[in-house]
Amino acid sequence: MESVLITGGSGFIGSNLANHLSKSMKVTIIDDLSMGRIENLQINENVKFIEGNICDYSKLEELLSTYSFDYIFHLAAIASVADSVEHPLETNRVNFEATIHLLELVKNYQPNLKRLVFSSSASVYGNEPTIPKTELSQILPQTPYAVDKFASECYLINAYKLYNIPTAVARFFNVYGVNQNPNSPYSGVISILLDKYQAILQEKSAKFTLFGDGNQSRDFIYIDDVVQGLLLLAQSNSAVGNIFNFGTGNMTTLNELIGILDTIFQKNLPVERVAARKGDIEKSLADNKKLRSLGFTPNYTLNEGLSVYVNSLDGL
Ligand code: UD2
Repeated sequence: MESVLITGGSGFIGSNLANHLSKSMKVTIIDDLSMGRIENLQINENVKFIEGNICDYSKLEELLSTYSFDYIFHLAAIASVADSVEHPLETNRVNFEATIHLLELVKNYQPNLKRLVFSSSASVYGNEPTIPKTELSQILPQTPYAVDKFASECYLINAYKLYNIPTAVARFFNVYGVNQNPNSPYSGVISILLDKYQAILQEKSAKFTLFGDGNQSRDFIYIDDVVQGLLLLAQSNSAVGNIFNFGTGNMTTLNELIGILDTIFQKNLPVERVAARKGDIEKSLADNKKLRSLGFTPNYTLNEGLSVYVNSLDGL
């Protein structure tokens, strides 16, 4: 049976990937449970959970020097752009320093690795207005988060060229779905919105804070489509040493998103408009041809993904 290490494996994206892979592979997860939750995981005999921070280098060295992995998905990160603006040093430690440290351990201890997949972000494109973004679009990182993700990408791609480590990079656009944690002010906007509708349905008072005019738009991709793409990056030979956009090719404004959810829930969400967040991107849209060339087909429209997500939540 093949074996896989998922850093950040009880978080939103990591747990969905782990639950898929643990049906047929040995899955080791390292996660400090800062945003992830054990309850996200479907534990079976193939799953081994290690509680630990990605910056705990002695723990990581022990792990990588003891076990041999076929695949590593490096998903542990502080996932918020806004958080990085508030705490640039801390996000740099987690989102960048830990990545190059992991690369060093892979170089030293994992000669048989088939793939190291890194989770990067569409934020690297910044606010240069040309859309859709191809992987060759201008890179204009305008937050500490985006700088760290881009710098990590460069190290990953160079690691293939310099040391023949079989790396691949996923540039996530806005991922949403089951197991997304809504409890931080920096959580993904769809998880925050659903939390508000849930409160309204339970007749609690709730108000959504909308940063900016709501005309900012995003390419929202459902988690199962992201898992499909990550498996392609792990399995396809032509993924090695390459970067791939993970988006659907469709863009939705926040105002449109709230309209769709108002219709699904048959409620008018109370919205308080405040100033736009510093470093917020205006329009984000993926050209996903490169990922499609590996066989990727998004299976969920925004409406379909939202329906599955809403149906999975308690009390809805
Ligand atoms: C998301 C990802 C980030 C990165 C990026 C790629 C999350 C948490 N972050 O950043 O990791 O991959 O996409 O482009 O998934 N907003 C509100 N009210 C709220 C929360 C958010 O108005 O309570 C706005 C926010 O200002 C932004 C939009 O909603 O304009 C999306 O915000 P987000 O935090 O979900 O995601 P983003 O695009 O900053």
